[in-house]
Amino acid sequence: TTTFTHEFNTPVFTGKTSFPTGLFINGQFVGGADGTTIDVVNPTNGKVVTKIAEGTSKDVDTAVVAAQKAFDTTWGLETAGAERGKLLNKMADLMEAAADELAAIEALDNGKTFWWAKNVDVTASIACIRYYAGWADKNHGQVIETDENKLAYTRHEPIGVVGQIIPWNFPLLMMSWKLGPALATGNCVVLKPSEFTPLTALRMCSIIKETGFPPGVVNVIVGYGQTVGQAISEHPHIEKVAFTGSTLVGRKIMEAAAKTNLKNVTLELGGKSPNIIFNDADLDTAVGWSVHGIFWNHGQACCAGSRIFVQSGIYDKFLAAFTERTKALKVGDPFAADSYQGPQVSQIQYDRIMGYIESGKKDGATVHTGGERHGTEGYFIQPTIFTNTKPTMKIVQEEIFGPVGVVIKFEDEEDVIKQANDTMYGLAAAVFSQDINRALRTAHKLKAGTAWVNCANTLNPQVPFGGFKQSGIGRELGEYALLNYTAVKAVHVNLGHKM
Ligand code: TXE
Repeated sequence: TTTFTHEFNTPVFTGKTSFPTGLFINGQFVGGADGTTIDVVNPTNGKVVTKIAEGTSKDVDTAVVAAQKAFDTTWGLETAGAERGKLLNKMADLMEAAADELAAIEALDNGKTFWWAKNVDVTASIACIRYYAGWADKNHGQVIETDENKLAYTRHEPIGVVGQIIPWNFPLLMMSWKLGPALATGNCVVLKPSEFTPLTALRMCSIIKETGFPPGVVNVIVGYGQTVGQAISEHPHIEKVAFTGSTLVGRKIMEAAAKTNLKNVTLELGGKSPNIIFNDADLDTAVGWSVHGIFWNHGQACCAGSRIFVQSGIYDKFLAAFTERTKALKVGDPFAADSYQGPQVSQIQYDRIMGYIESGKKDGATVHTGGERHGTEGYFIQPTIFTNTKPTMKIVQEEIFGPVGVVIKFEDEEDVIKQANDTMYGLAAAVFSQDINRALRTAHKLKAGTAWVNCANTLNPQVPFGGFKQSGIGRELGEYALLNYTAVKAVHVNLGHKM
């Protein structure tokens, strides 16, 4: 396989990266079975950065065999939890040592700024791996009282070979959310990164190798959704699949699982999260978090607060301050020290988002600020706010996944809760109020897996994350995520009953 070498000579990072660009199977970097490649594009200028090996369903088969062998011989029940935890901590140490390099690769490949990549993606990835390292020797079953002639207990056993399919908006972080709980509980993994953003995953493979995980414990197959993703979802020897991505593809994965071996499925899908600001909110707090809520990561966050409901008494003041903060966001080169927002990830996403902006204009909403391309090359879009929308408009109903928010005026609490819940999604919601009763009452009534009070888009590895309704199935992060990767076995031991 070939090697990707890149010199970064930027205002925020100077250094070099070099790693193999093959598939990572059984602890080795190899070419894809068909010998084809995928172009990796820099979203800042649309130019090809490098070519990497493309995986196929044959490569998935090879990886599953390697993973199964590792599970049966060196991992799974063969390695004590404490040892697995030690390896995860070592991996986190190596990630820490490569933190700047990982952030630079992420910024190059995804377009997010180096600053955010380093301070959120890389930092939170390391925290996540360390958090699950801690769980590796603490995942106990229960002893269950029945009667004196019986001992009954449960074991939390690893599932076996698990498939993981991740998106392009947080490539390294999603890899960490997936690997952490799967490896801590003793599973072997076949992971597919997004074809748009494979580079940090490949750099991670060299870290995984250096860490000393037995070969086959982690396998990474870069490839397209319809080929590699589909092969993972259908594979008869993959017992579980975890997916983060669009609701459309989530449905396909569940269908493929149902039609084949009924593998367990967890899904983390899209959202159209409400962000509710009551008259009694602290204006500064509400404005700052609302900006972060919708514009962080260029709006490419499944939990982005894209529907901003503002009560009539604070509406004008909020809109003025929110607009001012939005206009001040600096869009530009991810490696410039003062950039807040880089390009969208790809031409496809750029076109999609611009399509939504056009539909908003056509449907008669007001472009309060933004609404155009930024610059002349790359996939940059101005931070955009729409007002004067109607509930039926596409920009109010559908996930835009870009720097586009709609601000909607409301009158009373009951009505805003109804509007906020009027969506097929239920991933997250935020409430701003200084009245604790109102804030919690509202938080409890919103149909969402995460409810933020006086903040937005903030997560911790200890706290579960996932969706109600069509935003997903299952929870990632926290102790809850261990359930996704363990099978409970009940053991009954007879201490004297005779038949
Ligand atoms: O997602 P896909 P796309 C939403 C967001 C975005 C839209 C489309 O609204 O605008 O989805 O993005 C793999 N079997 N989110 O099309 O296709 C694919 O290769 C198995 C929300 O890029 O869902 C990639 O690895 N896998 C979201 C992964 O699915 C398949 C993050 C996600 O890509 C597959 C991303 C198939 N048939 C997009 N087809 C979030 N929840 O954060 C594709 N894939």
